[in-house]
Amino acid sequence: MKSPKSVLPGNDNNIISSDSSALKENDASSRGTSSKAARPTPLSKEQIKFFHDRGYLVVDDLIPHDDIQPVMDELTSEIDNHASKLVARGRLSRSYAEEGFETRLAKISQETDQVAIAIWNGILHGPGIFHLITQPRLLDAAEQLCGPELIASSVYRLRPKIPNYGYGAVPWHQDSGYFEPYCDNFLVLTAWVPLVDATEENGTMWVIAGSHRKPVLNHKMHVSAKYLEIEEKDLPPGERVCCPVRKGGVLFITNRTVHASFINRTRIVRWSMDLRYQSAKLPTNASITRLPDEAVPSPALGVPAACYPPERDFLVRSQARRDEIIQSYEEFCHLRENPLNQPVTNRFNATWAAPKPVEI
Ligand SMILES: O=C(O)CCC(=O)C(=O)O
Ligand SMILES: [Fe+2]
Repeated sequence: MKSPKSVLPGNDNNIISSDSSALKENDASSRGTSSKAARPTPLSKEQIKFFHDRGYLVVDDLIPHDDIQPVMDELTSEIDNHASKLVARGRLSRSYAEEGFETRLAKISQETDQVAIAIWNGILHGPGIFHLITQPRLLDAAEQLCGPELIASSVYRLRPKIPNYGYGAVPWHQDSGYFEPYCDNFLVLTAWVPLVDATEENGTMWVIAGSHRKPVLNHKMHVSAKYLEIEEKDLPPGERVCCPVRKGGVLFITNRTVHASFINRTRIVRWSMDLRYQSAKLPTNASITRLPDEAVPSPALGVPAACYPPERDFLVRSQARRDEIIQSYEEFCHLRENPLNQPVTNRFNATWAAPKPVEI
């Protein structure tokens, strides 16, 4: 396989920086090409510099709670559906409908883990989720970090980390461990969005500061056979930083930032979503017209169709091909329900556990 630079032209503003010199290129707002003209850009130059220097950034109050509530409502109706079926089958004593969003799934999970697992393994894709992925201030910030031609990756995950339950703890890893090696040097941005206040006690995210400057490290299969893990002996030096994030805030990390989250020791569920964005210059399976300086999938040259092939990417911001932006929930839903028939990336030849069966 050729080296990434020789087959993917024009991607220098998406390289994961090892120093702050990439700041100028990465700050789309400074080029005046972004579509957020009427709003002030959410990230200051200092915040962008911090992100590139340290490989992570917590931004408070980025997303209005009103834009989070529809996702919570969609999750609540999902819990309702599952709980009532389990009650009807005698597997759950009651539906705990009187409990609030933070506690209901915790109460249910004292009797059965089936509802939490169904949500973890599920592919929820309601309108509230689409509107959160395309929330304007979140996209403004993603544009500042990834550039103006912005792809949202369909690789998003909903994580109800229920109290005192090992399944929800995520071992140290880099997201690139799950992606095509071809994308290692380019920025695939994770926006980690808690739906409740995420604290050290309830299992918020931890990062190793500066670890994004390392290459992709060796990952092994975790004992759960559900996650890839960098073993303690292979972890890079660097400050291990706990990142509490209040509801409405976002933690941004790069695909090479080493991160983990530990067990939830509270009584509430640590609900979160992780969303991903990248420049359209990178490999993508989004159905878009390719511009001259963008990667065109070419198996012969070793350029894969996407950084994480099977789920479908879609264009969310663009100057060059505005009419190809996915604007409506219906279009998003269609993409979500028609995944591509491509193999899942498996660069560490891991053998995954079969999904835990759920009886709902
Ligand atoms: O939410 C968590 O606990 C882990 C999330 C994670 O690994 C990610 O967003 O990449
Ligand atoms: Fe991750």
